[in-house]
Amino acid sequence: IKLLNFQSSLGPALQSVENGLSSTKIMLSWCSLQHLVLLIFVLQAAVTASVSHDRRPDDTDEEANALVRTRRAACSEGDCKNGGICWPGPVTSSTPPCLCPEAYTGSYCTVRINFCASTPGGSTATGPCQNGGTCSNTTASPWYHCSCVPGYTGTNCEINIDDCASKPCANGLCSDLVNDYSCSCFTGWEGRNCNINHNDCPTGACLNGGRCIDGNGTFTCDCTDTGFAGDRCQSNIDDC
Ligand SMILES: [Ca+2]
Ligand SMILES: [Ca+2]
Repeated sequence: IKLLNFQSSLGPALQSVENGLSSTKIMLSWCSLQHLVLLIFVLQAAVTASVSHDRRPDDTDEEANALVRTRRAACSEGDCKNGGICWPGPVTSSTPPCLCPEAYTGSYCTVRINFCASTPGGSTATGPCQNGGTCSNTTASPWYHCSCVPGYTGTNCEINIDDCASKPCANGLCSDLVNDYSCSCFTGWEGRNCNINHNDCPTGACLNGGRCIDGNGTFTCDCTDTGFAGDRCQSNIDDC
């Protein structure tokens, strides 16, 4: 009886607990679903991050290895001509198979660069030679030679030779030209090199047989043995 009473008294309580549990289960289920969805998102993000983080270097390494394999297949000793070598540095998809010496280009260094075809940073038919110089390719650095027209020198004929260096103007100022010079003579001097004393003695400059002595832009009279004196021997000396 006691047991029955206990059961009967326990029944409502159990029912209450059971209802409570049911609602708790529902609550738990809803919460769990939310957490589960959240957990899935978090895991997915983590997995995605993990995958992208882990796979990218592998892919890059694989690509790099593939490039290196391709490169090794594309270049072996002897493939690069004219002193070129298989590319020694880091390899990218745009790296040529050979590292060529300065004068050669092309994948295997077979194309001779025509240094006379263009100027550095520009393109003209005269090559790097300036001032009318004639360009020809050579077999050693700098791989071209400029034959300069007279008056110019330098690797690229860029230097106008100083034609005044020898001081050709004896009595004048020198102006440098191309393979030439010009003298501007001081007063009283003439000639290409200003080495001719201009005759400053006009006809009849000295009177009475006096001798004209040419000066620098002027003249003097030598009246010796003439019996006359004065700047132009114009004064008769009183012999009495
Ligand atoms: Ca000159
Ligand atoms: Ca003179």
